Amino acid sequence: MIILALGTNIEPREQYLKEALKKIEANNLKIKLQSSVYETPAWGGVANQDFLNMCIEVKTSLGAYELLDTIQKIELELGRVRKEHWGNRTIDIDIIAFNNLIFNDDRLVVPHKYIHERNFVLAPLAEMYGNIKIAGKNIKESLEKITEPISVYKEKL
Ligand code: A4P
Ligand code: MG
Repeated sequence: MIILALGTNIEPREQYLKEALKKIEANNLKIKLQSSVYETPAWGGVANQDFLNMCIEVKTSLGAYELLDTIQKIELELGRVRKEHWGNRTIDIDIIAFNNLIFNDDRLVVPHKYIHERNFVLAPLAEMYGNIKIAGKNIKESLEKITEPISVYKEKL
């Protein structure tokens, strides 16, 4: 199971998500499952505008690093400027999980480091899969512990 998380907090946010999904499909990635779009306040104290977030499951023959190259290319095409870590962004695409494999090097950390701290990743995952375990922990249990607000912005993009 290969899961990607998308996030954007620069307008037109919905448009950036739609464009990203189109480009994902145009790059040998088949979208198998798609969550609702959620809205949350910026997490991490750097970005200052509310985010739209969603998760998708993709099917691909690409390896994990080729997938990373592809999503970074898409981020660049959508005008992503890497200025500050955790800052505002037109689109951020992260690899949440890659077929239960573990990566831990300078380019790639999978499962993603902050899954269990982020309701904007946990809520879409719970919607898509129910209570699965990722990185050894149940996602719904982690989600219940998070107090930051989250709302469904749109059920179907
Ligand atoms: N990298 C390592 N592991 C991965 C992975 N699993 N998926 C490396 C994708 N990339 C991964 O990422 C920096 C480097 O991480 C990449 O070059 C890649 O080799 P980046 O996207 O260029 O930089 P960043 O945005 O500073 O880091 P990152 O990790 O994407 O940021 P985060 O942690 O995702 O935080 N608040 C809300 N509500 N919603 C959000 O979506 N997002 C962030 C960004 C902050 N606050 C947010 C949200
Ligand atoms: Mg990223």
